Amino acid sequence: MNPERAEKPEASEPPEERGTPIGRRVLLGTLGLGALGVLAAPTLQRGLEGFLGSAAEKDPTGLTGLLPNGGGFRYYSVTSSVPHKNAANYRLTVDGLVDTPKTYTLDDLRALPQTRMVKDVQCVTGWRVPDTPFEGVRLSRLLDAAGVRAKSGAVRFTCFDGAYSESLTLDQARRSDILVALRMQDKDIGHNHGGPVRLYVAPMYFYKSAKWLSGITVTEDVRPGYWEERGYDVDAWVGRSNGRDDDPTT
Ligand SMILES: Nc1nc2c(c(=O)[nH]1)N[C@H]1C(S)=C(S)[C@@H](COP(=O)(O)O)O[C@H]1N2
Ligand SMILES: [Mo]
Repeated sequence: MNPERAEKPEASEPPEERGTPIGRRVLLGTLGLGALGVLAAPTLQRGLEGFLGSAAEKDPTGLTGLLPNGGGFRYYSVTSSVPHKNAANYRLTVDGLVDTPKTYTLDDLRALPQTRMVKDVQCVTGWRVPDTPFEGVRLSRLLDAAGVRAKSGAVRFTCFDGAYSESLTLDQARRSDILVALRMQDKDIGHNHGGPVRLYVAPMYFYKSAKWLSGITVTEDVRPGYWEERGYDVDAWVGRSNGRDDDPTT
C-alpha cells in the first residue's frame, strides 16, 4: 500500500472524508426530505433533484457525495446543475480517429443488442454496492461500427454536464464488460444516476463510469479525465490502483 497514492483521492474527493458543518446540515436536510417522500412519492423525485441541485450550488467542489442516491449509492456531480435529457433530445456522438463518425439517439441505442451483467460497484472513497445489474450496448460494438483507425490508442468520454470526462486505453475499451449503459438496477437510468445514458466500466472504480454520457472520441493517446487530473489513477482497476486493496469487482 503506497500512502502517497492513498492520500490523493481523499484530498480531491473530500465529501465522505471530512465531516464539515455544511456536510452535516446537508445530510440532515436529506433525511428530512426522505421522510417526506413516503407521503408524496411522485413529487419526491423532482423535489430531490431540486434539492441536490441547490446542495451542489452551496459546494460545487463535491459535497454532494454525502447525499444518498438510493440503494446504497451516493449522488455525485462535479457541476451544480445538469440539463435533463430524454428520448427526444438525447444524442451520443462517436467521433475522432474513426472512419465513420456516428450520432445515436436513445432509440438507436435501444435498438442495438443489449448486454446485462450483475457485479459489485466500488467507489474509490470506500463505499460498495453489491450485485448491481447494468444493461446496455457494449462499447466495443460502437467502436467497431465507427471503424477505429490504425494509429488510435485511446478513447475519451465527455458528458452533457459540460465538465466531467473520462478515458480508457483502446485495449481496455474493447473489453466485453464495458457498456454504454441504458439501464441500472433493472430500470432505465434516471437523471441522478447519469441517465439516460452512462458509461459502465465493470472492472474499475466507479469514477470511470461517467454519468450523462454524450461523447465518445477515439484519440491517439490517453487524456486523463476530470478526477485523474486531480490525482486519481488512470488505470483504475478495483483493488489494484489508487493505493487500495478492495476485492475486485470482476
Ligand atoms: N458526469 C459525472 N460522472 C460521474 C461523476 C460525476 O461527478 N460526474 N462521479 C463519478 C463518481 S466519483 C462516482 S462514485 C459515480 C457515482 O454514481 P452515482 O451518482 O450514480 O452513485 O459516478 C461517477 N461518474
Ligand atoms: Mo466515486
